[in-house]
Amino acid sequence: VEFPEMDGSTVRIGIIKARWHESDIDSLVAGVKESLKECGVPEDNIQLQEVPGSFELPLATRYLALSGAVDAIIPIGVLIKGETTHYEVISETVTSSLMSIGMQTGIPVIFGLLTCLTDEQVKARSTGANNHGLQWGKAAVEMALLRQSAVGGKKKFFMGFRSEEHTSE
Ligand code: DLZ
Repeated sequence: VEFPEMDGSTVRIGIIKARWHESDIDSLVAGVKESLKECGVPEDNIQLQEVPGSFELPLATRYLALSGAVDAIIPIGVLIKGETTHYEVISETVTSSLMSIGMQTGIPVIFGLLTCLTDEQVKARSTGANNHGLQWGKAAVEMALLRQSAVGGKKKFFMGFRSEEHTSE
């Protein structure tokens, strides 16, 4: 997916990572940080927290969203199908919870969950040019800027929710 040129210098981003499948997670986090840097998000504006596993991501995301400390959140987890139904149960519930936290709080929540059937599928999506973290970082900046233009804050990125005359500081 293509992203516009974005000025992320005023944007504050929260990353919450699960500890399961640590090397894959670390690679995804590195991808996120690379794209945030590309958008000009200052390092001091990025906070990183961790939780035990993907199941804990929604509550931690909600706490961070309610704190007012960030403009967008990227919860990062890797779920790999095993021998039980754990994967199916967790994937759906975590996904719908993350979506509803964004809707309820108005803080953009990016879908940083890889739900894969095999380790190979995870590697293909967490490394190299197809590292999904690269897209998640940009999606977070784009949504944070969209929120600024929709509900206030420094508005350098007009996306049509308010009139042009209201977009100056
Ligand atoms: C228990 C569990 C299992 C089996 N698999 C994963 C996984 O693939 N990815 C992940 O992020 N977490 C996994 N977990 C841990 C749960 O998400 C959760 O942390 C624990 O059940 C404690 O609530």
